[in-house]
Amino acid sequence: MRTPSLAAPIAALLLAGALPGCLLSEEDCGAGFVFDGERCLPAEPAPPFRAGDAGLRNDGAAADLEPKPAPEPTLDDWAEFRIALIIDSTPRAATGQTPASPGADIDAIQAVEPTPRGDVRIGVGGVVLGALFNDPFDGSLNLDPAAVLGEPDGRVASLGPDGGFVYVELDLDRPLRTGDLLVVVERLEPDGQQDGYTLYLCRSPDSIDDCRQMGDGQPGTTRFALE
Ligand SMILES: [Ca+2]
Repeated sequence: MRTPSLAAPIAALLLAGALPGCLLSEEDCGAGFVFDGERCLPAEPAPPFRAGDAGLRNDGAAADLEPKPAPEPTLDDWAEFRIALIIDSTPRAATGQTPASPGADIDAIQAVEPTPRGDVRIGVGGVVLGALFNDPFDGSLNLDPAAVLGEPDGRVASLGPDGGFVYVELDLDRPLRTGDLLVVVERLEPDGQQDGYTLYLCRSPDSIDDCRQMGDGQPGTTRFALE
């Protein structure tokens, strides 16, 4: 006896499952939906979307997202210091070794920014605000304070002992800041091994009461760090 084929009923069921819309009736759409003849649609139009519906803050706190102004940049502690004061400290007795250039022989004062690729020039001595030369043997050849201005050029001012000094405003491309260096170029002499001086950095062009001591210079070139 031949078994009746089930192929046709199964195919009909599969077709019905693949096309559920064809089998829907109004009762199948569920509460709140209606059948428009082809598909189920919401019975009522959706309310307009509001920010509050999504859980967003609507309490004025949005102002918190606005960028806050950056704090005003604070001037570096060194920014107002732009005057170099060099006071000779050469022992008086030693000046007899170099009567034509007694004391420290200052060629130039440079301000530089040290970088991995070398020093970047910031400025040099620009204006002499004051000077005192001591010439114990009346034999000094270097009595022009302007010799300390500008780039090193071999011209020097020999300050002499006993408080000889030069007070120089630097001509700077930008204010000084921590990490910069002041480089004082002193002419090295065979008989001037005791030439010495103390460098100060000052704020006021009118007074030396507001200066910071940078250190003592050695014969030749000395670098002073702004710390
Ligand atoms: Ca010079």
